[in-house]
Amino acid sequence: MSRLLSTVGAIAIGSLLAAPAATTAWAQETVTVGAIEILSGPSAAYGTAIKGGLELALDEINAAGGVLGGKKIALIIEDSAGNKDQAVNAARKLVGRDKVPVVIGPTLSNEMFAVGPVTNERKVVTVGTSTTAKGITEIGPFIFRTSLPESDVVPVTLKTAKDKFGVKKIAMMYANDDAFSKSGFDSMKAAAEQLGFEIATIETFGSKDSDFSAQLTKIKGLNVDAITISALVEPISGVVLQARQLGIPASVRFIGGNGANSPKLGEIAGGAADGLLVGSPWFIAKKGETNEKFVADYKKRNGKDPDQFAAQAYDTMYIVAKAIDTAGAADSDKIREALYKTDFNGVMGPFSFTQGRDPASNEGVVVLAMKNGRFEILE
Ligand code: LEU
Repeated sequence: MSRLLSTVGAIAIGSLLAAPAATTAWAQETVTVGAIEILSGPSAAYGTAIKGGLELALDEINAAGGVLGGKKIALIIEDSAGNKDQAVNAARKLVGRDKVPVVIGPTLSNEMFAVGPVTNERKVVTVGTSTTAKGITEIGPFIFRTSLPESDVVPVTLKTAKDKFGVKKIAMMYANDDAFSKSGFDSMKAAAEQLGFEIATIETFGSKDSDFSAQLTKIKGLNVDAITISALVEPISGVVLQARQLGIPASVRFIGGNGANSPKLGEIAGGAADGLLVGSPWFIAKKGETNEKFVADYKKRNGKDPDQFAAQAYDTMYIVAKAIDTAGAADSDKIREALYKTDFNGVMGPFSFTQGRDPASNEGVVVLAMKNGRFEILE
């Protein structure tokens, strides 16, 4: 049995195990957790990083003896492709067929606003690791998140832009067809008003657009100090590249929200994104043994550096595993109660939940700037 279990531990990832999990002999020896992430399509970089973080933590947890006195955790990761209908179908499968007590994800707030009502109704604990829009945890009492909402991060970024770079006059851009992008813009606007910025214009676009020349040409004539942008990484990269092509100089900095906090931005936009500012609860060079080990192990396993989404997912897998242990059973109600008692110190720093099931502290937020296509922490 133990040999079989360790084999299972090594491959217990992906939908491979979905069918046998409920019926085979070792099923009693495992606790199956579900996840819904974007593993294909234009936003796959986010979900792939999350998957890498979850799997690394999972392997460590299982190697250290699993949960509930020796049960391994098996993780079934479903691909949503960033599509909310696909995400809902995945949730129905995980809840109905696989009977998971916990769902991690989905990746996007837009997806969570569709999935959350379904899992909450079925009383299945759902833990977003990257959902940053306003109102996520208000979906219901079974919906948690380990990611900081935009409203906790964006004001720090905009204040840094003002204090450090003298930004006063801005243009604002956002994707108007995505819940997170719109919510992030609302937070940016509130922060900009609070800081006394002059808002020269507000321009919108669609997440699938590739031509932003009308908006950018207008902005070019307005002599702004910076352009705020709330969107996912693919359209942000397009906007940034086109801005430079249209002659908006590098001195006009972009200021992003959570969607910009991905190495994918540098991969697509290269130097065109240099100077972009983004707030983040984590950065790769963060000192401390836990983070350094995480970065090294992630890199070894995935052949690339982790990003903020990988880090949040890594901690979340631990937080979920500990809650299962505290609950004493793979029971969603009990895990929900146990999550409230979370007191975890991971790669993101100390973590606990508020009564509203959001992260209790935003103390670790730093501002990163793009340089040569990579993020560096501002000193
Ligand atoms: N924070 C985004 C959202 O809430 C997702 C992230 C992967 C960029 O939709």
